[in-house]
Amino acid sequence: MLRVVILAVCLSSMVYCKPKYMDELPNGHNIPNPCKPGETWPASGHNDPTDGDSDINQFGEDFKHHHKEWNKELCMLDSDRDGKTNGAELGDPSCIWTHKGSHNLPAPTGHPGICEPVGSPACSFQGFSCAGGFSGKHHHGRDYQSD
Ligand SMILES: [Ca+2]
Repeated sequence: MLRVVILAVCLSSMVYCKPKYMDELPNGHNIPNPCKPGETWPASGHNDPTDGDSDINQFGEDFKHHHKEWNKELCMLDSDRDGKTNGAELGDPSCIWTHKGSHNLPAPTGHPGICEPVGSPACSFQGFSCAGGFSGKHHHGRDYQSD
């Protein structure tokens, strides 16, 4: 049912979603939008919540670096440097999830590519605000973290 809804959203807004990557991540269809409680951020590796062609965030870079596969190493990384591992944020704190297995995962606790809480002093390095998205020119990889 959720997939049908997401597909409908993708089609109606004419954005290119990448549902296959959503299937490659624990809770990939339920990654919370840190700016809109109750809403999801389907394009979790990108700076735009629903645009799989928008600039890639650090989680997207790390995902790419790990051959677009969820593994222990990617799970243990803290891509957005907010002190929580990617696995902890996606509801796979023990890094046991595989896209082939069926696991009863806890709900995700955060977005793996956006330092949370957004706007806190500890996250000021990322140059992200809910009102303006990622500020600055183009944010590829770790560039945005050194601004
Ligand atoms: Ca994190």
